[in-house]
Amino acid sequence: MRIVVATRNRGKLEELASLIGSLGVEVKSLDDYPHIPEVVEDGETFAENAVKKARAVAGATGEIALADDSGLEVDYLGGAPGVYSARFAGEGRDDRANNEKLLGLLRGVPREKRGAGFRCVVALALPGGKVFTAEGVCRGIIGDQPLGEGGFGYDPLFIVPELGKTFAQLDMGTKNAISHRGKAFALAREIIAGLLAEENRAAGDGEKKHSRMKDIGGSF
Ligand code: ITT
Repeated sequence: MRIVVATRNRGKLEELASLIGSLGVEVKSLDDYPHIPEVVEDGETFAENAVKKARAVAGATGEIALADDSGLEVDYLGGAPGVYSARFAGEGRDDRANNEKLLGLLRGVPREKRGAGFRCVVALALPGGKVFTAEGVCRGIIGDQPLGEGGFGYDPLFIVPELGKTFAQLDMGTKNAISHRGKAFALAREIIAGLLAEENRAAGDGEKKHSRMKDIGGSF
């Protein structure tokens, strides 16, 4: 089985490959399909964007496509930046500028009001038109200075209270075990495993295996 991961974000691609690589499926990325145009993420929810990306890539490649949309929801900012996380400080999608903007907006805000959550929705689109989604959330606190060199995006500011460390101070395995993306992908792995089992069977009655992911149906 081949799965095309619908992202051009390097940091994310590495995390995704490590999350699904162990299933023994061939993982391709959009770099392997340079002709596919950028999908405009203009949805109002993470789910809308993830489904749109996965459908577009499955339609263009004829392969199973997996996309996620994710972002940071800061309590003090009423859930912002949310779906605008990548472009918070402008279209340049500049992680450092995004972090500086967030720090500026939270300057002087006490720790107990700095709660935030990363949210991730994964969509898996089959070439036949079926789409499944799964969601994961990870709660934390926004620090008052960037700490750590790992990860990407807002990781240096996102403190996991139980560990007393930011996401950027964790190795990838530790981050994946607790992150929004890790949780959503634990569910996505189930459906991929179900599809693999189906592929190995002659008769296709594997639908029951997918009950923990939401089948939102539809077609291209
Ligand atoms: P693709 O759409 O190509 O996958 P992207 O960077 O645009 O890449 P998203 O639309 O999902 O990805 O935007 C998510 C943004 O939210 C991302 O650029 C980061 O700023 C932030 N983000 C999401 N997950 C994160 C994580 O695990 N650690 C840090 N920041 C994260």
